[in-house]
Amino acid sequence: MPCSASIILPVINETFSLRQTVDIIETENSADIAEYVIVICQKTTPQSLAVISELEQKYKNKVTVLKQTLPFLGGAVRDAFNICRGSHIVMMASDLETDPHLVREFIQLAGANPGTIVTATRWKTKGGFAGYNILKLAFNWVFQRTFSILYHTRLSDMTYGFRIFPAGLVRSIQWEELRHPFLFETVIKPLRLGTKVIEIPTKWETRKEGESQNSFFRNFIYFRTGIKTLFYTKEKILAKHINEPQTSKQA
Ligand SMILES: Nc1nc2c(ncn2[C@@H]2O[C@H](COP(=O)(O)OP(=O)(O)O)[C@@H](O)[C@H]2O)c(=O)[nH]1
Ligand SMILES: [Mg+2]
Repeated sequence: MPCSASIILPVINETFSLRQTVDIIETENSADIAEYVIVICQKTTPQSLAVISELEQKYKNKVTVLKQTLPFLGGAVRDAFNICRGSHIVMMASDLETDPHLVREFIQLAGANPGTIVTATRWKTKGGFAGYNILKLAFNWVFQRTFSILYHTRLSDMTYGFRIFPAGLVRSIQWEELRHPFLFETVIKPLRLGTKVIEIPTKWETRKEGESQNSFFRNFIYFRTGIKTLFYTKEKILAKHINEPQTSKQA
């Protein structure tokens, strides 16, 4: 099945990392990419905005710049979900902590496996972490093991926000989280609906510019998201109305 992917790129303080992300994806997948939805907010730096203008010039109407209305990272991605026009949606970062070279494999696997989510894992052989805080790493491992048992899944990395979704699935779900736990919500709700999820390994490397918008103590909120969703009915997970993509909501 052919795949036309919408790539969501939230941006706060990335410059060369954003440029490299788009250039690599475009070089390796041009024909399969419907659009790049770059999501900005008041915190997006002037340096990042300059790179975004450059990308708009270079890739013309393949780039849409969306000014988010909902707050934080989850809000940025949720706003983008509503305007994506592709058959599939790629959720990733623009700080190179999500390897743009992996998008090729995402698209190929998504095309070959209709209705499934393809997601990246840092916890399987050939994956890994470079420059990840040791305390965060231990916490992450315990968290992954706990929730793979609770959700009866073999998935090894449910909190890493690097995945490709069928667009229809994304629009059929009632999303709730606004901050980073949204990344976790995007896999546990589909799992509860019975969606198949395929994992592929990737090496994670810490960003070379800017800093994260997440704080260590906020990581504990992920537990609440995971436990709460475990007890939801399918009806509660599904959106009341399925929104079709809106048009021309450009910044
Ligand atoms: N537009 C927008 N982008 C965000 C926001 N928070 C994070 N990002 C971007 O989303 C990506 C992932 O966020 P990051 O803070 O690096 O999270 P971490 O890697 O999980 O620590 C980065 O490219 C950020 O610049 C936000 O509130 N709005
Ligand atoms: Mg990051």
